[in-house]
Amino acid sequence: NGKLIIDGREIDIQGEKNLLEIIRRAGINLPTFCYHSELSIYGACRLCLVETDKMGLVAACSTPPQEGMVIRTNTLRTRRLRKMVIELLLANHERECTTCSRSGRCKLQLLAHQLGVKEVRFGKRDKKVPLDLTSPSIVRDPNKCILCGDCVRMCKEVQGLGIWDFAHRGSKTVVTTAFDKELSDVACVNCGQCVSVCPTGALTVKSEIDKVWNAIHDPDKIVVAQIAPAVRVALGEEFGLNAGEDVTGKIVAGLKLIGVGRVFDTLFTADMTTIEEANELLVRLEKNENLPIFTSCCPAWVKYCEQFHADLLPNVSSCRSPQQMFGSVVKKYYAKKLNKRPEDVFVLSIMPCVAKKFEAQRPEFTTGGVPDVDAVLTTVEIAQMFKEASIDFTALPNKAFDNPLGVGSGAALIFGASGGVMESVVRYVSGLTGGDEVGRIDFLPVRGMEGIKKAYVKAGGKILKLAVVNGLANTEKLISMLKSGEASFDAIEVMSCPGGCVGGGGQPEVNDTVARTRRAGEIYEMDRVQQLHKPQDNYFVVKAFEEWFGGVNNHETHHALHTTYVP
Ligand code: HC0
Ligand code: SF4
Repeated sequence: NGKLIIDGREIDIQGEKNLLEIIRRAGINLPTFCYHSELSIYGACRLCLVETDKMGLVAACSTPPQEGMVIRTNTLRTRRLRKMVIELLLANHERECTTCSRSGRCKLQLLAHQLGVKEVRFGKRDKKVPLDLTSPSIVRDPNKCILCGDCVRMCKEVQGLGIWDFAHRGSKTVVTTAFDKELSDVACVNCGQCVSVCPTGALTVKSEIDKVWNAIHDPDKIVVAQIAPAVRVALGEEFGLNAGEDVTGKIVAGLKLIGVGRVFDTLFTADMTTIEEANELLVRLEKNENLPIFTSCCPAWVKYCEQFHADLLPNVSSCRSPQQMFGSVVKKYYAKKLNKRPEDVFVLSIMPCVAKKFEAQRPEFTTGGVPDVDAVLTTVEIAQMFKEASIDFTALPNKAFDNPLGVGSGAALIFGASGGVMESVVRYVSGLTGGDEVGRIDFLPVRGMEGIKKAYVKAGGKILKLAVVNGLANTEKLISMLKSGEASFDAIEVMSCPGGCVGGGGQPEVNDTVARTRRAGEIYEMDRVQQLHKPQDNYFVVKAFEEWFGGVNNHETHHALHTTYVP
């Protein structure tokens, strides 16, 4: 492997593929816009320029390390050039920083400050280009694009979609959709992964914060919130805590403080989802039809399937996602308890996901024009609300969820990590059929960040073949294996975001493998100490099935908890 010299210090090469990784390990945090360790190397932003003895000036991200190389990161030339790069970008960038939704977390803003850029010597950009506000999940502001191409590579390489690409040449270059169409008019599935990597305000989450404040301040309305599994292990990051710190109790306390009437848990309806979906699977196995079953809780995956694999729609579970089951049961059943009309109960979802905004707006999830879920805020947006309310989040006491929709099993909690839905189904089915394992079930083969995971489980005298996939490029790979006959399964869990919901497009930055692994790790740790292990351990859910529906997987549950797909 060898050694090289960085700024006069001898550093080991530890198998890194490029200089940038070694330089960063050596404690020099070279800035970049276009480098992401999980995407291909583009080498275009030129911020990581360093001087080398043999090759002169090179971009560290695209230069492989060589034994004996002498590198200087901090010369007159590299510092001047870095500043110049920022100045040129700023010259062509809308500079209304104070009101930009990215202010304070924009990489361009941060680097301009960090590198000491005090003036922009070059011309100003021409006219302002209109924003694209047509997507339910994402806002595109071309005036703030710096052409780093991070969104292009993310959408192409991780999601296999290629919604974004470069168009035109030279100074006319832009990043846009095919034929410059609006986002609502292309195959974007609203996963938000491009937003996650955008360094500026060019791609941002469509905010619903004001709508939620209005509902909170409306004396006729009561706001009923649900918190998704993956939010509680990530929100703390917005307030300087480590990725993966469990802040469930603080979120509940914060929501109460800002005026949310009831704070419930998506875990409640995640348990309902497992029970309905597992029963659906058992029926399909018995009839040997529509197998493999695909999970249906990820709205980006559902849209992907509708657009590209409509022939597989009969295989997708007809269960609504936990978010939508929650909206449905609150408006149909819980509103009565509150003596309220459904339209006066404002259901607020707090999700790690931006596609959930799209899901909540689907017409099939409205009743008489009233949506089941009124607004979806991402982890970052709810943190923003706490900031707007001047709440000292880390100092908040821990509060418990309200009852009865605030109780969930460990099996529901692990939905937030890739493999969790499948493990939950395994726990349910094994417990139900008195399979091999009737105690606690830690189904390790489906855990972890790997893109495609396969597992077998013995249940009811049969051996079931299971697959778990995250990321849509991986999903496409699995589907082609399925269609070519190269592989066969009984059940498949699909989550569109890398690592599952913990890596959702609405999660705090940095949203990389390290952060996702920490968040998932804490979820499994919380599950380990949770008394309610399987969905059927959730007494409140079992009772709700009896009281509201008179059983499971029947006509009643199909009305309230399921949906239909129209190819
Ligand atoms: Fe997920 Fe969900 S687990 S999609 O990943 O199924 O967003 O966290 O809330 O609905 O429960 C996201 C996370 C949810 C839903 C649940 C599922
Ligand atoms: Fe691609 Fe997802 Fe971004 Fe849509 S939201 S453009 S699918 S990365």
